[in-house]
Amino acid sequence: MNSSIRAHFPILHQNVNGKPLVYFDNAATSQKPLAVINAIKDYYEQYNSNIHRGAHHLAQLATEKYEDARKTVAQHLNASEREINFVRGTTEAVNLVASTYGRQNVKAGDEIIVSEMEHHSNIVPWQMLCEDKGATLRVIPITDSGEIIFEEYLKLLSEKTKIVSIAYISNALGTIHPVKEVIREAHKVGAVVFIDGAQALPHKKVDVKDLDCDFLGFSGHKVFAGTGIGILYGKEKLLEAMPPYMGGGEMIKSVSFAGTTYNDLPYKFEAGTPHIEGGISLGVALNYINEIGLDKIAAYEDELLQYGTHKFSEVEGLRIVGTAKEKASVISFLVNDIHPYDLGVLLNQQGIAIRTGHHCCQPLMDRLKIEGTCRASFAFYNTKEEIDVTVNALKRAIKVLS
Ligand code: 7TS
Repeated sequence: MNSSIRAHFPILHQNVNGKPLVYFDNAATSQKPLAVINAIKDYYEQYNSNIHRGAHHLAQLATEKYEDARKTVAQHLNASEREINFVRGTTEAVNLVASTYGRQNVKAGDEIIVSEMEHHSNIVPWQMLCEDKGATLRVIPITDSGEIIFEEYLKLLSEKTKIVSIAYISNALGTIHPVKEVIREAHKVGAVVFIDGAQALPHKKVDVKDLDCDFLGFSGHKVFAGTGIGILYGKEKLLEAMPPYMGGGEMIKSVSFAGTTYNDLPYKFEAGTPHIEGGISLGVALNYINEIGLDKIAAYEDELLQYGTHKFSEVEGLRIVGTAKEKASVISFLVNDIHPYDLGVLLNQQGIAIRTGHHCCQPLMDRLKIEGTCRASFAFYNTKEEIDVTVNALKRAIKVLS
């Protein structure tokens, strides 16, 4: 894959604490290729302008680029442009659906299902909705290895179930959930399904028609685009029936004190001046990974994961947390009774960026009876050499901390 790819990412070529940077925090946010950095720079240098309302040249250019990005996202997900709503990220996508579809369709006595290993952003908005409506949040239990127990999921499903919301890939453990089957079973009881695609989009091809998910959210910054931009996909029929999320400019057809009519999809959910250069950067980022090829990326990352799992397992006292059969790009681990943060600090001193803590998955940590983990998460610009460097650094750190 590699040295030519790494040349596309300027940030990777620096020393941290006197050592070459090893960036293994890709699940938190990914680094940006020059194509994305230049697209953002070009926007401000050449055609910065507010979109959709301008007769002038710059406004037309910015609008064109922004809408081109929407087209790219739609093609990437196999959706129509009307189904692609720009939002700030996965968190906003979940909140949007909970506040609109949820408020409209969930009533007292209904149930919403999530898994035990969701990110807080895929728990708290549903909890808030349940509290508001007198509905109940039900939780799919998981095994010690970090897989959902499918039979238990089936038992939770009933005519009371209105929404099922689950990550495609877990950020804390890397488990790839069988979302297609989850969706199929939810539909049998008439529930809609929200897929949290935050960790899936950077690693694999996601086809919303093939999955048949009702909603899917993801964050641009995890898929090599800028921060503060993301996508909510929704089936057109559902989006049409939903009330708006925020009121303001752009989401209206006409406004008077007698009443307001709302804009067509997708603008109905895009009140206010959007993150224009963010949206443009997302289109560029998706084109960039498609040029490399997602199949190639997935295969290479799997190689890194297998290699890393093998090498990390050889470190004395190290225990990998999350050993599901289907995994992507994440190795969570603990070493003896060393606090993850202490290991993180010592690795940082050697130029290595990992993340430590609960990874916004406190219920998962409670289930596993741990406070947190160390997490190394890979992208396609990482290398086996970086894994070797990390394993050696780990051994040194463990010696100091033992
Ligand atoms: N869902 C999953 C599966 C995630 O991994 C994250 C962010 C989110 C939702 C929220 O995304 P946001 O862009 O709206 O913040 N995950 C992480 C992480 O693992 N470390 O930092 C952020």
